[in-house]
Amino acid sequence: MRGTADVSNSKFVDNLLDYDVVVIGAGISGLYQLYRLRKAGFRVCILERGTGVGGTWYWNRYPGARFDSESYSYAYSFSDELLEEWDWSEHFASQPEILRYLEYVGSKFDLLKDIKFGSDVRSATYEEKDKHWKITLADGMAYTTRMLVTAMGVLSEPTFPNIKGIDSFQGDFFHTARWPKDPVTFEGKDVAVIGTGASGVQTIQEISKQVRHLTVFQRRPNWCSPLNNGPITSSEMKAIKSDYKDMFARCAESQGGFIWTIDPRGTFEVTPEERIDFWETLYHGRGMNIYQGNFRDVLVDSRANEAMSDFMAKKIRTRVDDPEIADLLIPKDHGFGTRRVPLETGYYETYNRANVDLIDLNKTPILEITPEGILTSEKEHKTDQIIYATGFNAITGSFDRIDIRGVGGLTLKAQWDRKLETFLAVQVVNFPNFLMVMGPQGLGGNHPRNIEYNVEWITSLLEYMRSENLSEVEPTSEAIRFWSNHIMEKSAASLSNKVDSWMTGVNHNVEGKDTRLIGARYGGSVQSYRGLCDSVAAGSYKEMVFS
Ligand code: NA7
Repeated sequence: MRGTADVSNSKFVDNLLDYDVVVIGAGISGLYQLYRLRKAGFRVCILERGTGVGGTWYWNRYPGARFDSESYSYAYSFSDELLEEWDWSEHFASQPEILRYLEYVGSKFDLLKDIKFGSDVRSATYEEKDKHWKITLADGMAYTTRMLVTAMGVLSEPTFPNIKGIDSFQGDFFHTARWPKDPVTFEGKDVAVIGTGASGVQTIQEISKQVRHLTVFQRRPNWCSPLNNGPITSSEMKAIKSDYKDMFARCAESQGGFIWTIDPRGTFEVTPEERIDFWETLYHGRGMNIYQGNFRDVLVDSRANEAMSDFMAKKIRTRVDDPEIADLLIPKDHGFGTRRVPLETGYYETYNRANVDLIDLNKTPILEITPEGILTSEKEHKTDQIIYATGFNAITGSFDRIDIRGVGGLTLKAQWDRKLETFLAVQVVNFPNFLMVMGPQGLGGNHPRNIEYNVEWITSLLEYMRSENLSEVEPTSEAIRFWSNHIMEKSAASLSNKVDSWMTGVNHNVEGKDTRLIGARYGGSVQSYRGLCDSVAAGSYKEMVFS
């Protein structure tokens, strides 16, 4: 490891600066980045807006929030001791358990002492002459650092809908991603939920059992599939622990980093009976197997995708009593898996309950929020509470809110508004000494697996700079062009790139984000992404300019 060498004379290190590295965000990415950099001997701290660790799992405390991926595959893999010590109680852990886990990680590795909570970063300016960043918080505090690493998450800036009157509502209203820490009571309450993405689905199925009446306002339905969650017995947990090594190896070999691998068969290469049998097995299996472990052509070939969508539509019709409601819940504008598939537990049966109504916003759009409820083109729906499950300014939103200025005072937002470009989703031209964990144009899929990889790669780059006496790094324009072309190539086949969703960078509630961004995320496999990143490191980072 390069970090063990005597580095006190390296030009990378400047003791007049507050830190060698400042990381923004104490979620899964930031915690591991802090752990790795500290271990490598860097002076590092995290600036975190919240009052605790957890990131996504700190903010998204809404009822029913939980993993949609198997708990054991969606946590850290870096520490055998941690893997051995931690027992998951369910195949898909709920938010309180996940937050407990991340708090445990924070204290086990003594990370809290290097995290400044309540630090709302407002600006980051690159001081070209001295090759360092100056970071300023909302409260006026400022820090200087050689390197700035963002670990801000792909989905961290919630968006409310563009509807007039939101603040005029007299009852309580919440966004799923800014849920209060104090418990919210639903008993005896009339509640409205706007939004039917993954967060809306988890919320709706959970609170429908508690509220007096629930009205769901749906613009576009999604293809939801059963989570098939269940408790993990102690013998199961023992077996999971003994399989960890192999399981993480399987994740590294799969397309998306999940425990599921795509079936090599084509949809129409099997008999109709075999096809339906396979889909029935997937439908009754756990989690994302139906999304990530389906026939190889389901997410790339329209005819295969249509057949799969028909199968799912039939399931919805079987589970929902009222055929008109069932029809409203069947997506017509996109095929199965072309937007993120929400995983559900009794979601469709929720609409068989007498206390639940579904409003089709395509027929009766919302005109405004009133002091007493929601006014559609049909009538005013009076309600005690409104829950906005209306999603995020995804991918670039967490960067847009900070005034990040690189060479020549240019803002990152202005540069990305012109064209979203990165190198390996980690670096940006004109922004030296700026690195991103899970940045735009990066892998989706199993985030913790990809986070660990990104963090290791970034740590190695910084060790290289320190040992080679380098104080500045920036990607070349050729490298950026290469990555843009590569992203286009890798995205071309996927049907999801033809559909509006947060994954293609679309959010109609945010100005300038209403057109699909081809190449907002990396469309290739985990192996192809890692292969390229590894080859850049192995070639001594020739795609970058150092000084
Ligand atoms: P999503 O998946 O972006 O879903 C947001 C939902 O909110 C979606 O149903 C939207 O309808 C709806 N929405 C947004 N704005 C409006 C307005 N103005 N009027 C009515 N409905 C609206 O966010 P989630 O939080 O559910 O999930 C994000 C990811 O987190 C998820 O994919 C997982 O990876 C974890 P639309 O579909 O745009 O018609």
